Parts: sequence; C-alpha cells; structure tokens
Amino acid sequence: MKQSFFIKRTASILLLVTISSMVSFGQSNTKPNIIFILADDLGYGDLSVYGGKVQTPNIDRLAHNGILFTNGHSSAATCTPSRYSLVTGEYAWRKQGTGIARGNASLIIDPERTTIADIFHKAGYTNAVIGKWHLGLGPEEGPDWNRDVKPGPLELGFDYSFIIPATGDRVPCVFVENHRVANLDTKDPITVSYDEPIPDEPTYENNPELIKVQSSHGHNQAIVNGIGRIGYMKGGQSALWDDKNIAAVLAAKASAFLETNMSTPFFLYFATHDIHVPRTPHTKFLGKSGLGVRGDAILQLDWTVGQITKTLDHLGLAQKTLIIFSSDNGPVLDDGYVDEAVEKLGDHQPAGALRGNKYSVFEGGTRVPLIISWPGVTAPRTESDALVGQIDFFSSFASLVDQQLVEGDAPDSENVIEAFLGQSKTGRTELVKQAGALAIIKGDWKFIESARTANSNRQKELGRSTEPQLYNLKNDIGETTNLATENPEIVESLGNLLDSIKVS
Ligand code: NG6
Ligand code: CA
Repeated sequence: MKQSFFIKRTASILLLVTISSMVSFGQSNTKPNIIFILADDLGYGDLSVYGGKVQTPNIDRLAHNGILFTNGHSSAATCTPSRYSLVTGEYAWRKQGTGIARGNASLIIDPERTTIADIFHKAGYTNAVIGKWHLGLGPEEGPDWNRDVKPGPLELGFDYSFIIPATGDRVPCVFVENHRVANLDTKDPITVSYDEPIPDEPTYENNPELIKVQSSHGHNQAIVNGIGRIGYMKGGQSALWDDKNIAAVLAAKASAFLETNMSTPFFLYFATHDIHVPRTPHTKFLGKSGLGVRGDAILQLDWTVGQITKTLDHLGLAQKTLIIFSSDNGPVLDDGYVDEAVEKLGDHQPAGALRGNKYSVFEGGTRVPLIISWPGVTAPRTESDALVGQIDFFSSFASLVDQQLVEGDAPDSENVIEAFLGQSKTGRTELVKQAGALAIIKGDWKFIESARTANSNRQKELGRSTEPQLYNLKNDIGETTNLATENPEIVESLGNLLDSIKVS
C-alpha cells in the first residue's frame, strides 16, 4: 500500500473541504446517479493507487476525486456469496445454496425479497445490471435458454439487464439481454448440462486438438472458442460471445445505458468480467503490462473504467454521478488455466501486504480495493480506514436516496453513508466475513472460528485451522501471528459475538 500517496493536508483545508462538501451534498445532490463498478478477482494490491505494478490511471483518477478505503471488505471470498450479500444486504451464510453457482443454477434470490435495486426503484431511479451476474437464473428447475430466461434481474428490480449468466469459464457462453439470450438463432437451440456430456459434442478430454488455452485444473468439459469450460453445452453458435471482446461489449452496453437514461437518476450495477479466468484480453492489451495476461486484463479493466468516465464527461454527468469501484473477492493467480499468471508476476503483489487470496478467510480473500468518488462532494485524495463492507451499500444508499427500510430488509447492512462519503472516519463496529469458515473483525482484532478441516486440497492458503485464530490487524496486517492462546478472553468475547450474530 502506498501510504504516502495522498498529500496530507492542513486541518484548515480539510475543514473547508468538508464543510463545502456537506453543503453541496445537502443542497442539490440528494439523488446522484450511482454507478457501482465491481471487478472480479481483483486484489487489494492490484491497482497502482494501492501500490500495484500495473498502471491503472483511470481507476486511480476515481481515488484522486474521492475516498480510497483501506479497510473495505466484500462479504465472502468467492463470487456468488459476495454478490448475494451485495444485492440483498444479507450475509450469504444465512442462506443455503449461495455457494459458487453453476451456470444453470436457478435464481438464488427470492423475487419477493427487497433488493438494492428495488430501493433505487422506489426512489425513482432507472436501474440496470450489466456484466457478470452469477446469482442463478430461472425457476427451480433452472433456466430455459431458448425461451424467456426468468425470473432474473428484471424480477429483482432492474429495468434493464445485459449479463454473463455465471462466469466466463462456465457454460452457456452467451449474453442474456433482459429475458432472452442475445443473438440466439431459434433454429440452433441451446442445450446445457452440468451432469452428463452431450453426445457427439467435443470435450476437452476427447478433443485436445481443439484446445487453444490449456487447463491446469478443471475446465475440462465443453470447448467453446478453443477454451475448456465448466459444464457442457451445445448449439447457440450465433449467440456465443467472443472472449476477447467481452470487455468492449460490456463497456458499450454501459455507455448506451448512460446515454439513454442521462436525464433520469440511474443506478448502474456494472460487473466487469475482468480479471476472472479465462483471461483473454483484447489483442490491444496483450503483452502491454509485462505481467502476462493477468496484468493485461488489469489494463483492460482500467480501460473499461475509462470508457465509463469518458461517457459521463461527454454527457455532462460527471458531477451528478457517484461512482463506487470495488472487487467481489481477493486475487488468484492460477485459477485453473495455464496462463503464466504465476511465472510472469515479477514483484507485483496482488494482495499487497495481506495474507491469503481468493477463497481464503485471511484478509487477502475479502479485503478489497474500494474507492468512492462523487466529484464536488467527496474530498479529493482522501484516505479512509473506516471499517466498511460492500454489504453496507444497501442501507447506506437507501439513506442517501431517502428510502426507509422495513423489517426484514437487508438485515446485515448498516448505514455508514457518512463514512462512504468521507464525512466520518468511523464505519461499522464489527463485520463478519466468509470463506468456508467465518471470521469477525472488531476494532484491531480479527477472530477466525475453528473449522472442521484445516485446509482443502487446493494448494491454496485458505486460512482455515481446526484451532481458533486471533490476529491483531493493527500490528500484524499480514496475519502472521496467531494470538489466540495468549488472549483467551478476546477469543471468547469475539466468539460469543460471532455466535450471537449467527442466530440474530
Ligand atoms: C472454481 C473454478 C474457478 C472459478 C471459481 C469461481 C475450477 C478448477 N475452478 O471452481 O476457475 O470459476 O470456481 O470464481 O473449475 S468466482 O470468482 O466466480 O467465485
Ligand atoms: Ca470473483
């Protein structure tokens, strides 16, 4: 982390900025447009503004206009539970079936439930989700890809959706626009299976001659565009995405949404596929980072953010738009494809000084980049170590747009809007995070509950132990020294607190 990045300002300037921010916030901007950009598998140390080696000037500019959080967290160390919490304001471990979803999973959020999009709707916003969804689609028996694919985002409060149903490495490899697979030729229907291979269709195992990207583990079922995927699929040729153009397609859809809706307040949940595997950046980024395709995908991610901010500038919306940038979980190098992410890493540290990665209950799994910029309101180049979670967007933005929550809405979300806007240095008191085991952060301390097994066979440091773990994050951000034995009373009190949250 580049602690010295932001020039420390004198108290008087800070006061002035704070007062003027509050005034402009109070007077005119109660309903800013809101764009939430969620990157995929981007680590705490991956952006140059957080000390990363790949230059990310467009994302860094957001930090120059606003608040860079050093203690911001996703709720889980993988995608589906992390995004579930974001959309519902409920910890995913409270609900069965919120683990990493298959590409043919049914919608895991009950349409009756109030979502963050419903809240914006009630406040008069037009809502869109563009990008990676990964929260399931369709009824209990799963989606019918050849007819209306619903329920989905439109039944959860979004007015427009253009989504990758699950992930780039899961079939079907098609975009779904509102209720339909985009560009589907009905004469070439789609069949998807996650159980059995589809007769006569090539597979990774049977047809190695068709493979352009080797798998390192898994990703050995259907072959789409020369890449082995998870799950089997057949048909839908005209609808298949072109992997190297995914970022450009999503950026263009986002810009089109902004243009169409420039005169109403809008909420855009823009979930990039970068930098998840398979990492297939457009040729214009290939080789440009010097860190292999993982670094090149970071460049592409930064370009994507630049496309959004350019569109806002062009439409004259920059001052009226609050942008949040974050990532769904921590970084991973080899996530199942041979793409030289490890070999070409050099001295770049994807998780910065944190221990652990994606999948881990250590901080590297869930402490993520978080930047909030609202030109004219957020004081430029501010750094905040307030404890905040993505799960808090729900209550916080509800309060920003004057919406009351009712009993049962967003049960785990706290209103920390003042921290999000840089008007308070205090966030929440405690926060629970999930990666197989649960962990709780309170003040300087982090307690990780004991797990049934110490680790899986993934060759990755998941942070699980059959013993309780206690770290002092203030003195030991790298979670090197388990202080549980020396501090039984803290272990007991945090363990009890976690237990009480579990049953609340
Ligand atoms: C894993 C996949 C990984 C990735 C992950 C989900 C294999 C071997 N690994 O099972 O590639 O898709 O699931 O990532 O298949 S997430 O960011 O969407 O949670
Ligand atoms: Ca992810």
